[in-house]
Amino acid sequence: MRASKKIRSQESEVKSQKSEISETHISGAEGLYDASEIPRISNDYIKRALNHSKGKPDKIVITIEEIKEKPLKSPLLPVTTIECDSPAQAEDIIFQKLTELNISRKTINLALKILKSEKTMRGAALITAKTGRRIEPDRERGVRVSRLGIKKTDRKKLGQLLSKLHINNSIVKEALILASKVASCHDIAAEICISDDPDYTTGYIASRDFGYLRIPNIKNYGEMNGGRVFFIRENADVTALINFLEKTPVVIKILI
Ligand code: PML
Ligand code: MG
Repeated sequence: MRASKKIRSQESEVKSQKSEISETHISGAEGLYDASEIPRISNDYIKRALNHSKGKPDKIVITIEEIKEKPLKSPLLPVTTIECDSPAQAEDIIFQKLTELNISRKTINLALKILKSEKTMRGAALITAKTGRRIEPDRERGVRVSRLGIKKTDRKKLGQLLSKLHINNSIVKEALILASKVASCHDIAAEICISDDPDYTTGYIASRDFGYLRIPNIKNYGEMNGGRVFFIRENADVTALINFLEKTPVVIKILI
Protein backbone atom coordinates (compact mmCIF):
# COMPACT_ATOMS: atom_id res chain seq x y z
CA MET A 1 0.00 0.00 0.00
CA ARG A 2 1.19 3.46 -0.80
CA ALA A 3 -0.66 6.59 0.26
CA SER A 4 0.36 10.07 -0.81
CA LYS A 5 -0.88 13.62 -1.14
CA LYS A 6 -0.17 16.28 -3.73
CA ILE A 7 1.17 19.53 -2.34
CA ARG A 8 1.52 22.82 -4.15
CA SER A 9 4.65 24.68 -3.15
CA GLN A 10 5.06 28.35 -4.10
CA GLU A 11 8.49 29.12 -5.51
CA SER A 12 8.77 32.62 -4.05
CA GLU A 13 12.16 33.29 -5.62
CA VAL A 14 10.70 32.73 -9.10
CA LYS A 15 9.45 36.07 -10.40
CA SER A 16 6.46 34.62 -12.24
CA GLN A 17 5.23 33.11 -8.94
CA LYS A 18 5.08 29.68 -10.57
CA SER A 19 3.83 26.99 -8.25
CA GLU A 20 5.10 23.43 -8.32
CA ILE A 21 3.09 20.32 -7.53
CA SER A 22 4.87 17.49 -5.78
CA GLU A 23 3.72 14.29 -4.12
CA THR A 24 4.38 13.82 -0.43
CA HIS A 25 4.51 10.33 1.09
CA ILE A 26 1.91 9.72 3.81
CA SER A 27 2.08 6.01 4.54
CA GLY A 28 3.30 2.72 3.10
CA ALA A 29 3.02 -0.94 4.07
CA GLU A 30 3.77 -4.32 2.54
CA GLY A 31 3.70 -7.98 3.46
CA LEU A 32 3.51 -11.58 2.26
CA TYR A 33 0.12 -13.13 2.97
CA ASP A 34 -2.01 -16.14 2.04
CA ALA A 35 -4.55 -15.41 -0.70
CA SER A 36 -7.41 -15.87 1.80
CA GLU A 37 -6.05 -12.93 3.86
CA ILE A 38 -6.11 -10.40 1.00
CA PRO A 39 -9.52 -8.79 1.75
CA ARG A 40 -8.77 -8.31 5.46
CA ILE A 41 -5.24 -6.98 4.92
CA SER A 42 -6.32 -4.63 2.12
CA ASN A 43 -9.02 -3.26 4.40
CA ASP A 44 -6.50 -2.78 7.27
CA TYR A 45 -4.08 -0.99 4.94
CA ILE A 46 -6.79 1.33 3.59
CA LYS A 47 -7.95 2.20 7.12
CA ARG A 48 -4.38 2.89 8.10
CA ALA A 49 -3.85 5.17 5.12
CA LEU A 50 -7.06 7.11 5.80
CA ASN A 51 -6.29 7.67 9.49
CA HIS A 52 -2.68 8.72 9.45
CA SER A 53 -1.00 11.29 11.68
CA LYS A 54 0.73 12.76 8.59
CA GLY A 55 -2.64 13.82 7.15
CA LYS A 56 -5.30 12.68 4.66
CA PRO A 57 -3.96 11.18 1.44
CA ASP A 58 -5.50 12.07 -1.94
CA LYS A 59 -4.21 8.86 -3.54
CA ILE A 60 -4.00 5.30 -2.18
CA VAL A 61 -2.46 2.59 -4.34
CA ILE A 62 -2.84 -1.07 -3.40
CA THR A 63 -0.77 -3.55 -5.40
CA ILE A 64 -1.42 -7.27 -5.02
CA GLU A 65 1.03 -9.63 -6.69
CA GLU A 66 1.26 -13.39 -6.68
CA ILE A 67 4.67 -14.61 -5.54
CA LYS A 68 5.80 -17.67 -7.46
CA GLU A 69 9.23 -18.34 -5.93
CA LYS A 70 9.71 -20.03 -2.58
CA PRO A 71 10.62 -17.35 -0.01
CA LEU A 72 14.03 -17.41 1.69
CA LYS A 73 14.05 -17.78 5.46
CA SER A 74 15.85 -15.36 7.81
CA PRO A 75 15.94 -15.23 11.61
CA LEU A 76 14.11 -12.56 13.62
CA LEU A 77 16.54 -10.10 15.23
CA PRO A 78 16.57 -10.04 19.04
CA VAL A 79 14.83 -6.93 20.44
CA THR A 80 16.21 -4.59 23.13
CA THR A 81 14.87 -1.22 24.22
CA ILE A 82 17.55 1.03 25.65
CA GLU A 83 17.07 3.96 28.00
CA CYS A 84 17.23 7.29 26.25
CA ASP A 85 15.72 10.61 27.38
CA SER A 86 16.45 12.97 24.51
CA PRO A 87 17.47 13.25 20.84
CA ALA A 88 20.93 14.42 21.97
CA GLN A 89 21.42 11.29 24.06
CA ALA A 90 20.09 9.21 21.15
CA GLU A 91 22.83 10.65 18.91
CA ASP A 92 25.52 9.70 21.44
CA ILE A 93 24.21 6.12 21.49
CA ILE A 94 23.99 6.02 17.66
CA PHE A 95 27.60 7.22 17.24
CA GLN A 96 28.87 4.81 19.89
CA LYS A 97 27.13 1.71 18.52
CA LEU A 98 27.67 2.39 14.82
CA THR A 99 31.35 3.39 15.07
CA GLU A 100 31.91 0.04 16.84
CA LEU A 101 30.84 -1.52 13.51
CA ASN A 102 33.45 0.55 11.65
CA ILE A 103 30.90 2.95 10.22
CA SER A 104 32.69 6.29 9.93
CA ARG A 105 31.58 9.46 11.74
CA LYS A 106 31.31 11.18 8.35
CA THR A 107 28.84 8.51 7.20
CA ILE A 108 26.80 8.70 10.43
CA ASN A 109 26.63 12.51 10.14
CA LEU A 110 25.35 12.21 6.57
CA ALA A 111 22.72 9.64 7.67
CA LEU A 112 21.49 11.96 10.44
CA LYS A 113 21.34 14.87 7.98
CA ILE A 114 19.13 12.80 5.64
CA LEU A 115 16.89 11.71 8.53
CA LYS A 116 16.50 15.29 9.76
CA SER A 117 15.69 16.69 6.33
CA GLU A 118 12.21 18.14 5.84
CA LYS A 119 11.94 16.25 2.55
CA THR A 120 11.15 12.65 3.50
CA MET A 121 11.71 9.68 1.20
CA ARG A 122 9.38 6.75 0.55
CA GLY A 123 12.25 4.28 0.71
CA ALA A 124 15.66 4.04 2.33
CA ALA A 125 18.87 5.90 1.49
CA LEU A 126 21.97 3.74 0.92
CA ILE A 127 25.33 5.06 2.13
CA THR A 128 28.70 3.33 1.98
CA ALA A 129 29.79 2.63 5.56
CA LYS A 130 33.34 3.98 5.40
CA THR A 131 33.48 6.61 2.68
CA GLY A 132 29.94 7.99 3.10
CA ARG A 133 28.93 7.81 -0.58
CA ARG A 134 25.22 7.96 -1.39
CA ILE A 135 24.55 5.06 -3.81
CA GLU A 136 20.78 4.64 -4.27
CA PRO A 137 19.80 5.33 -7.90
CA ASP A 138 16.80 7.53 -7.05
CA ARG A 139 17.47 9.92 -4.17
CA GLU A 140 13.89 11.14 -3.96
CA ARG A 141 12.30 7.70 -3.74
CA GLY A 142 15.08 5.65 -2.12
CA VAL A 143 14.95 1.85 -1.96
CA ARG A 144 11.67 0.42 -0.70
CA VAL A 145 12.09 -2.93 1.10
CA SER A 146 9.32 -5.24 -0.01
CA ARG A 147 8.23 -8.89 -0.23
CA LEU A 148 8.72 -9.66 3.44
CA GLY A 149 6.55 -11.44 5.93
CA ILE A 150 6.12 -14.00 8.64
CA LYS A 151 4.21 -17.32 8.65
CA LYS A 152 0.90 -17.48 10.58
CA THR A 153 2.33 -19.67 13.38
CA ASP A 154 5.34 -17.41 13.87
CA ARG A 155 3.07 -14.33 13.74
CA LYS A 156 1.36 -15.65 16.86
CA LYS A 157 4.71 -16.30 18.57
CA LEU A 158 5.88 -12.80 17.64
CA GLY A 159 2.74 -11.33 19.22
CA GLN A 160 3.44 -13.24 22.44
CA LEU A 161 7.10 -12.23 22.47
CA LEU A 162 6.28 -8.53 21.95
CA SER A 163 3.40 -8.64 24.47
CA LYS A 164 5.91 -9.63 27.16
CA LEU A 165 7.87 -6.47 26.27
CA HIS A 166 4.63 -4.38 26.15
CA ILE A 167 5.25 -3.43 22.53
CA ASN A 168 2.84 -5.69 20.67
CA ASN A 169 1.64 -3.32 17.95
CA SER A 170 1.80 -3.27 14.16
CA ILE A 171 4.41 -0.45 14.01
CA VAL A 172 6.97 -2.47 15.98
CA LYS A 173 6.03 -5.78 14.30
CA GLU A 174 6.43 -4.43 10.77
CA ALA A 175 9.63 -2.51 11.56
CA LEU A 176 11.17 -5.58 13.23
CA ILE A 177 10.31 -7.86 10.28
CA LEU A 178 11.73 -5.29 7.86
CA ALA A 179 14.92 -4.82 9.93
CA SER A 180 15.37 -8.61 10.11
CA LYS A 181 15.20 -8.92 6.31
CA VAL A 182 17.62 -6.01 5.88
CA ALA A 183 20.07 -7.38 8.47
CA SER A 184 20.13 -10.76 6.71
CA CYS A 185 21.85 -9.12 3.75
CA HIS A 186 25.62 -9.46 4.14
CA ASP A 187 26.41 -6.31 2.21
CA ILE A 188 24.52 -4.25 4.81
CA ALA A 189 26.47 -3.45 7.99
CA ALA A 190 23.59 -1.74 9.82
CA GLU A 191 20.38 0.24 9.53
CA ILE A 192 19.07 3.35 11.27
CA CYS A 193 15.40 4.33 11.32
CA ILE A 194 13.50 7.32 12.62
CA SER A 195 9.74 7.21 12.04
CA ASP A 196 8.46 10.08 9.91
CA ASP A 197 5.18 9.97 11.86
CA PRO A 198 4.93 13.13 14.02
CA ASP A 199 3.40 11.18 16.93
CA TYR A 200 5.98 8.35 17.02
CA THR A 201 9.29 9.19 18.68
CA THR A 202 10.96 5.78 19.12
CA GLY A 203 13.47 4.83 16.46
CA TYR A 204 16.00 2.02 16.14
CA ILE A 205 19.37 0.93 14.92
CA ALA A 206 19.74 -2.67 13.77
CA SER A 207 22.46 -5.08 12.72
CA ARG A 208 23.32 -8.75 12.89
CA ASP A 209 25.85 -7.84 15.63
CA PHE A 210 23.60 -6.13 18.18
CA GLY A 211 20.11 -7.01 16.95
CA TYR A 212 17.18 -4.56 16.92
CA LEU A 213 17.98 -1.76 19.37
CA ARG A 214 15.00 0.49 20.07
CA ILE A 215 15.84 4.09 21.00
CA PRO A 216 13.04 6.09 22.67
CA ASN A 217 13.04 9.89 22.20
CA ILE A 218 15.16 9.69 19.06
CA LYS A 219 13.21 12.76 17.91
CA ASN A 220 10.84 15.29 19.49
CA TYR A 221 7.07 14.82 19.38
CA GLY A 222 5.45 16.64 16.44
CA GLU A 223 8.46 16.51 14.10
CA MET A 224 7.64 15.30 10.57
CA ASN A 225 11.16 14.23 9.57
CA GLY A 226 12.41 10.64 9.49
CA GLY A 227 13.17 7.70 7.22
CA ARG A 228 15.64 4.86 6.90
CA VAL A 229 19.33 4.67 6.02
CA PHE A 230 21.23 1.44 5.27
CA PHE A 231 25.01 1.37 5.72
CA ILE A 232 26.56 -0.58 2.85
CA ARG A 233 29.90 -2.33 2.55
CA GLU A 234 32.26 -0.50 0.15
CA ASN A 235 32.55 -3.24 -2.47
CA ALA A 236 28.90 -4.33 -2.45
CA ASP A 237 27.13 -5.34 -5.66
CA VAL A 238 24.55 -2.53 -5.51
CA THR A 239 22.24 -3.93 -8.22
CA ALA A 240 22.06 -7.34 -6.53
CA LEU A 241 21.55 -5.68 -3.15
CA ILE A 242 18.62 -3.55 -4.34
CA ASN A 243 17.11 -6.56 -6.12
CA PHE A 244 17.28 -8.52 -2.86
CA LEU A 245 15.67 -5.72 -0.81
CA GLU A 246 12.90 -4.92 -3.28
CA LYS A 247 12.19 -8.21 -5.03
CA THR A 248 13.38 -11.29 -3.13
CA PRO A 249 10.63 -12.78 -0.94
CA VAL A 250 11.88 -13.39 2.61
CA VAL A 251 9.95 -14.96 5.47
CA ILE A 252 11.19 -14.21 8.98
CA LYS A 253 11.52 -17.19 11.33
CA ILE A 254 11.36 -17.16 15.11
CA LEU A 255 13.99 -19.59 16.32
CA ILE A 256 13.01 -19.78 20.01
C1 PML B 1 7.77 3.53 11.00
O1 PML B 1 7.15 4.54 11.26
O2 PML B 1 7.38 2.73 10.17
C2 PML B 1 9.06 3.24 11.74
C3 PML B 1 8.77 2.57 13.01
C4 PML B 1 9.95 2.40 13.92
C5 PML B 1 9.56 1.50 15.07
C6 PML B 1 10.50 1.56 16.19
C7 PML B 1 10.00 0.71 17.37
O3 PML B 1 9.16 1.18 18.13
O4 PML B 1 10.49 -0.42 17.53
MG1 MG C 1 5.70 6.61 8.50
